[in-house]
Amino acid sequence: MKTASAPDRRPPRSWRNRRTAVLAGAAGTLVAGLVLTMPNTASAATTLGASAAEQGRYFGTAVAAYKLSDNTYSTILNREFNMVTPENEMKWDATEPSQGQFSYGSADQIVNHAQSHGMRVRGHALAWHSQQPGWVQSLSGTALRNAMINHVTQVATHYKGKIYAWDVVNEAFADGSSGARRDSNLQRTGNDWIEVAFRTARAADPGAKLCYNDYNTDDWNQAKTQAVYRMVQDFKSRGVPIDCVGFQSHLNSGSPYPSNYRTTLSSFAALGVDVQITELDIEQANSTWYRNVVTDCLAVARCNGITVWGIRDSDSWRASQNPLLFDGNGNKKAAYDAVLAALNSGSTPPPTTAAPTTAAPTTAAPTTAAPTTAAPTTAPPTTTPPGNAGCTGTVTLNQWPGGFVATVRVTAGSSALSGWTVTVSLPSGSAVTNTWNAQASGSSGSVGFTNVSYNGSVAAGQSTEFGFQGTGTGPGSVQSCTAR
Ligand code: 9MR
Repeated sequence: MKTASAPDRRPPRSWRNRRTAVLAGAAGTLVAGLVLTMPNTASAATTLGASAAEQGRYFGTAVAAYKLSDNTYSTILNREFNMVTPENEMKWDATEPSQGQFSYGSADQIVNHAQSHGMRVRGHALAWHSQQPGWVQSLSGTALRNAMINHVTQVATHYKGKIYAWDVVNEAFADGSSGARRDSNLQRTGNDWIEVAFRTARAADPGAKLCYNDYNTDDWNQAKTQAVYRMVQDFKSRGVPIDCVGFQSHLNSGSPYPSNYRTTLSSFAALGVDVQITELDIEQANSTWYRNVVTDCLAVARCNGITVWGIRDSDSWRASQNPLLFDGNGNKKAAYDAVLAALNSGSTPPPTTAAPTTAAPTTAAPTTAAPTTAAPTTAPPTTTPPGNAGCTGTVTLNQWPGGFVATVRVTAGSSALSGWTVTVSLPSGSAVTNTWNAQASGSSGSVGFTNVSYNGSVAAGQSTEFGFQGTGTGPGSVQSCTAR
């Protein structure tokens, strides 16, 4: 059984062997201390997790809560892996089966198991077009946007401090050559839904790495890979809080291991994000492809680790392809040996980024940012326009114990607006943590929200919407709306 150690703090074997160099520049006294107490003759690690840790990486697997009582399953899990991803238990349908009713039983079981066995947890997945509960599927527009924000806030807050990395948004791009976003109910709430999800997750759990996760993004030449790359580049340039990109890497004859896989990983890493292989499985467990994936990850300093999507072939979502490292009886397959050997032969420099367990967000979450394309923020007024030349604001509040999301509709009076400022008064102890489609001044007490570049012009009688999220209690109404 594994002990509760912090695997990533152990220096890579290759690094340990460079004792003199490390000691000479002994900036990290903890590291130097570890090196001094370690034997000079390193022997090859005998489990995936231990071997990955020697390379400053993790090795993880998807876990199903109901299988933890299976002795063969948990024996392999506890022996081999130091990162777990709940396979289905943290998805929206599992965690919020009815609106506002959260259910964490199975996911908690996995998190508790991981923590008591010295493993860390990748959270999967906060916002995704699939595995939505029925009530979400029937929502659209602002109601869906608010439900998503509330969901991300609630789930990320529940697991605050326990998640190494969150798949904040999963599979938001279309397959094929379009390079477009995938059509989905979430996408139809406005192109900025992804960045809103990331900002919301950052506000809820500032210590977790925040990842975008997708499949068919392994081949650098694919339009989908390029589209995700451009999104990450855009997010980094605008300060949207993104820390990592997950490559699912479900490989098979239709989606083979691409010879430019390492280029893909290193190109994303060069944008200033970590990369992680998040759902690896390979048709018939092709040992060469498994070895290549491991070697490529080890060659990229910001590749934090590898997660396989299940333990035994019989645990796989594609069981008929026998794509995993253990057979149905829990025996190691040839691909297991290939992976372990590749890990053991790795000789990578210590990662240049902070150790994942202590990683802090590197960029402050901005309060606003323009969406990459105009979001559908305007809508015809639902009520008769007011008979004044100014503007009015109405608040729709989504409130839960300790937090809220406010959506504010700004409606022009009898004259067009060229700009507007809405003020709200927050009760003492409440604070704005995140704003979209407006620029906030201040965060508590009386807070002003001024239009951003793309929604200041509102025709007479027409409306636009902005929103903000906060802790404490939200405002029931607008204090004032001032037209420019
Ligand atoms: O392995 C998961 C399987 O048990 C579920 O039935 C399926 C439902 O969508 O999701 C599988 O996991 C998926 C993951 O959440 C996202 N990437 C693709 C995975 C395989 O379908």
